[in-house]
Amino acid sequence: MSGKFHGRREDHRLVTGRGRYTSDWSFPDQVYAHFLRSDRGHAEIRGVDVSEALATPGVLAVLTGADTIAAGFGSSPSLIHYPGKGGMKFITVHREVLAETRVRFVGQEVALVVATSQIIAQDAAEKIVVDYHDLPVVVDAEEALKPGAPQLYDHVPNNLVFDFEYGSQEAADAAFASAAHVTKLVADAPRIVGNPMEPKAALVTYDAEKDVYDLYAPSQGMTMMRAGLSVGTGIPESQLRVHAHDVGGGFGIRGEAYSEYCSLLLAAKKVGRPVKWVSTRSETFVSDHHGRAAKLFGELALDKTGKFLGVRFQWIVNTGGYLSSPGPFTNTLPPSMHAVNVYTIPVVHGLHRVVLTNTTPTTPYRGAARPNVSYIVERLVDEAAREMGIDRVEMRRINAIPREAFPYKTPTGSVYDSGDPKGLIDDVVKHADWAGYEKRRQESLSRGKLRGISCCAFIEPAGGGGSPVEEVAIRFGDSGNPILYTVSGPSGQGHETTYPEIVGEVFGMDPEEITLRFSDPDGPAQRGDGTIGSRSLMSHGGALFQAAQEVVKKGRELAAQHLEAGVEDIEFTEGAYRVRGTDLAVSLTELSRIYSKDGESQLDTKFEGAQQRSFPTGAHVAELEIDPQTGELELLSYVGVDDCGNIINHTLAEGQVHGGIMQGLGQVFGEVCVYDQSGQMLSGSFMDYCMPRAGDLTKELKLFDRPIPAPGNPLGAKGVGEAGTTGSVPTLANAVIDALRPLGINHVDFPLTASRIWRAIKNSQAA
Ligand code: MCN
Repeated sequence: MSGKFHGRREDHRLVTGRGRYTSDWSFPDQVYAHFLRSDRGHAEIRGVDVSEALATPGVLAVLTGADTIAAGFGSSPSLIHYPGKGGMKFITVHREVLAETRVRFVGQEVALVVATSQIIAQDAAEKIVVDYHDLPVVVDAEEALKPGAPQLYDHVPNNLVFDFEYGSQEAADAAFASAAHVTKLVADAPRIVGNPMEPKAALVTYDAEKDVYDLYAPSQGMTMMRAGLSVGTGIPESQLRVHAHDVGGGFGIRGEAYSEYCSLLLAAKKVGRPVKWVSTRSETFVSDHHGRAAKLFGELALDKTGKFLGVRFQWIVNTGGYLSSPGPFTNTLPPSMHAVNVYTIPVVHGLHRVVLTNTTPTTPYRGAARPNVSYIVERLVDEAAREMGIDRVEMRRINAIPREAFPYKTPTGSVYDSGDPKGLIDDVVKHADWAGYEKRRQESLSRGKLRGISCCAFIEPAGGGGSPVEEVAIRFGDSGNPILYTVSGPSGQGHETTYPEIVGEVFGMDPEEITLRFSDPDGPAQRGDGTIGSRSLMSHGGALFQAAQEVVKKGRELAAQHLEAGVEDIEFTEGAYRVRGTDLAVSLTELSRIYSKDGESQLDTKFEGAQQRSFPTGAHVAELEIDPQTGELELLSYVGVDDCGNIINHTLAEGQVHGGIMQGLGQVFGEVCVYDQSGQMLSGSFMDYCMPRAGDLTKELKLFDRPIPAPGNPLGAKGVGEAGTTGSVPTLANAVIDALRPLGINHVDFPLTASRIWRAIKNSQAA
C-alpha cells in the first residue's frame, strides 16, 4: 500500500509506559477480588460452604450465586430476532452470574472473594468448599447433537439452540442434480483463544448517595458494555458509567458485559469500597469467550467448463456452555450474506446449527465467522479445480463477479456495494509472479523441499451494529482546540490518530492539535456502537467528517458577523475564514474562542451519523516450502491486494491487514484449544497453546491497495480491521495443501503444525 508515512501518535505514549490500562487505575481505599472458578466441566452444585473463607483475616465479603440471585441478576441479551429452519425460535438459556445450581464449563465463576489484598482473596477462595455432583460431559458439538448425548439444559432438546437456514434447498438440489461435477469437503475451524495482551480486568466504584456505579474495564465500546450490564443486573443504564481508556487488544472478545463485571458491581456496593480485579493469563484461557469452533461441510456444483452452479453448506457451531450475546448471531445471519464469496453462484443453501457443549462460550473473534466462509469456499474451489483438471486461478477468474455487475445482489438477498474481484486476482498473481512459480518449485524440489502456492479471494460484510445512530461530537471549549467525542475507541486500531486526521483535513488544521475522547461517560456522544465489525472508520469516522463540515458551515455565519461581511463573501481555506478579495481573516480556532463562554463554544456540534455497511474485498497469494523430513514449513512470500475503499491512513490500514494476516497465520499454523473428555482444557497456557511469533514471518508482507470507493458512506471507505484474517486463513491453508498434493494429500485440518504435516506425509507414504 502506498502513501506517505503517518505513524500512530498514541504509540509514543504507549511504548513509554504512559498508557492507562485498567490495571493502571487505582483508587484510595480499594480492595481486591478473586474468583473461584469451576474445576468441573459439568456438575450440579449441592452446596457452597464459604464459612472458612469468610473467617479469613482481611476478607471483607464472599459472594455466591445466592447473592446474585437475591440481587435479581439475570442473563445477557441475545441478538437473534429472526426465525430458524421451519420457523424455529432461537432458544435462550440462563446463565447464573455466579453459579448457584449448576456449572457447565471449566472456568465458570462460582464465588467471588473480596479482601484487603489480592493474595488474601486468592488464599481465601481456596478455602471455599463446593459440593459438586458431577454430570456427564460433552465437549464436541457433533457428539452433543447425537441421541443420548449429555443434555446441558432440560428445555434444549439435543443441545440445539438454533437451526438457521438460508437460501433455497429446492433450487440448490436442482442445481446439484444438473451438475457435471460436485466437489465435497469437510473442514474444521477449531476453537481458539483471543488472548489480548491485556487480560480481563475491572475496577468498580459505587456512589451510594447517587446509586451510581463506575466500571473501569477494557472494552470495545461503553454502550455495548453498559447495555449488557444493565440487562444482566437490572441496574438502569443511567446508573452505570463505563470507562475504557487504553485497551490492550479487543479482537472481538472485549465487547461484552462478562459475568465477572456484574458480580464486581454487586461486590463494590456490598463492601462500600472500590473493588479491583485483574485476571491471570490462566483465567483468560478458560473464561474469555473463545473464537471460531465450527465444523464446516461444503459442496460445490459445477458445469463441465468449471462454472459454478450452486453451493451447499452445513455448519455445526460449538457455542459452549452458555450463549454469548453476539456469538450465535455472528455464526448465522452474517455468514449467509457472503456465502457465495466473490463468485456468481446463482443458488445457495445453508444450514447452520448452533450447539451447546461443556466448553467456554464462543463469540466473534477477529473476522467473526467470515474466515470460516472464505476458508470453506476457497478450499472447495481449489479442490474442484484439482478434481476437474482446471487451472485454479482461471477457475476463479471465470466465476468472479464482474466489476460492472456491482452493486451485486447475492442469492441470499444481500447487496455487495462495490468491488472488482477479477481485477484483484489479476493484480495479485502479477505481484506474486505466479507465472514464475513452476521454476521456483523445481528449485525447491532440487533441495528436497515441497513448495506450495495459492491464490484466494474474499469478500466480507463490514459494519452494521445494533444502534440506529452513531453519535459523535466536536467541542472547542475555551482553548479553541477541537476535542472529538465518539463511542468507538481504539484497542490497537489507531483511532486517536485517524479520527483527528479526518477532522483536521476538513478544518485545514494540524491533526496534532485535535484530541479524541472515546467512550467518555461524561461526554456528549452516548449512542452508537463500539469498535466491532471493522465499522469504526466508516461509521464514526464518516460521522466525524460530516460533523466537521457542519462546524465549518456554522462558522461561516459567525465569521461573517465577526468580520462584518456578507456570508456569501466568506470563504473557508487553510483553517481560516476569509473575506474574498481582502486580507480580512479569522482562523477557526480564533473564531471558536471569540464565540465561546464558560467552556462552551457556539461552534460545538453534535452529529448523528447513520449506520454504515460495506463489503471489503481482497485477493491474496501465499508461497511456502515444507521440509518433508520434519513437516516444518517456511512462509516464503505473502502478497495481498485489498480493496478497502478510500484509505484514510495508509500506514495504519496496512498495519491492520498485517495484524489480521498474522492472526490468520496463528489459526492456520498453531492455535487450538484442546479439551479432554471431562471438559478440562489441556492447552490452557502459553506452554501448550501456540501463539504466532514474529519469527513465523521472516519475509516482508507485500501489501497493495486497489480501492473502489464505497458508495454508501461519506468517506468512500470500507472496513479493513478484519480483512487480513478473512484473506489469510484460506490462502495459507491452500498453499500448504498445494505443497502436499504431489504426495496425494488433499486435506489436513487446522492447526497445520509440523507434527500434523509430518504425520500426513508419513500416512501418505504408508498408503
Ligand atoms: N483505516 C483506514 N482506511 C480505511 C479503513 C480503515 O485508514 N478505509 C484504518 C484506520 O486507521 C482505522 C483502522 O484502519 O483506525 C481500522 O478501521 P476499521 O476497519 O474501521 O476497523 P475498526 O476500527 O472498527 O476496528 C475493529 C476491527 C476488529 S472488528 C477487530 S476484531 C480488530 C481489528 O479491528 N481487533 C484489533 N484490528 C485490531 N487491531 C489491533 N491492533 N488490536 C485489535 O484488538
